[in-house]
Amino acid sequence: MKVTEASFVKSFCKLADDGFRLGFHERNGGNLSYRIREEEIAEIRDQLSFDRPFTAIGTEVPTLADTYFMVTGTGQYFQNVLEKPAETCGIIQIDGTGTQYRTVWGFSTGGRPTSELPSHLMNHAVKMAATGGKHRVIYHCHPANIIAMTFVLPMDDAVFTKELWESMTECPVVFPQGVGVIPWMVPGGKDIAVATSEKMKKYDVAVWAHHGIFCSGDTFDATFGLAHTVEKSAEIYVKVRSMTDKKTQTITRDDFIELAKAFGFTLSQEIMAAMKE
Ligand code: 2HA
Ligand code: ZN
Repeated sequence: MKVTEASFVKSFCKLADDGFRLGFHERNGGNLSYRIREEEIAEIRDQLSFDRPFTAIGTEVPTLADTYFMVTGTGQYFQNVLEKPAETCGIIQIDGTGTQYRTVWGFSTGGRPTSELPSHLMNHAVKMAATGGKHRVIYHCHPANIIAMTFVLPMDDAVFTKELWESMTECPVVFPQGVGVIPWMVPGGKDIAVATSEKMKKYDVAVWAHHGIFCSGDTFDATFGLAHTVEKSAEIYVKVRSMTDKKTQTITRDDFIELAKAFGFTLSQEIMAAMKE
């Protein structure tokens, strides 16, 4: 099968295009990665080339040894992914030690994986362990309203979670564990990768102050839907704050408890306890 005909490749490119259309990816902003299933690799194996040298990842991900990822390329624009997948994206193979990777498909004009590769791979390792292998997609984007919130609210997981949950009823249903917040850091290196993966042990969303968000999920739809939901809620928060400093009414802590009962999910006890204070 041609790589571009594989269904995971089509879903990957569609997510990139959906994100671009929503304004989450100015210029070369954002990056996406997918941990490819063995059977999906088997279907395209004859299209892959294994002659390129291995390169250091910049961090260690031993549990991801010998796995394959589809990733967006550094400097590439999400705007172009749907039209030029083999140029803007690539498939990489992790070596047997989890310290190096090589490109086996794509980056056809000589590119390489996203500058956030260490963050993506460390977070794949964390979420793979935390979900028993269910999570396969890591998505980073730059939505305007959630970034705006990081100039106004304290860098506190419970405060961000409370405001996002309150801004739209669906939010506690979509991210009952809440969101983690990371103060401003230099992007692209191991430090931000480590800080993010600490948050992702608990959450499926990490907010990078003055930069964007990092989301994890089992499918492309669920992961994109999560980023979209967080940003929609942030937009409502920004609108409310633009109108007034004080809400006249809101969704209360007791309402969240009722909602969780009605929909049969468990809210983060840590966040609920922090909301009491
Ligand atoms: O430009 O978004 O965080 C790519 C990025 C880096
Ligand atoms: Zn970014």
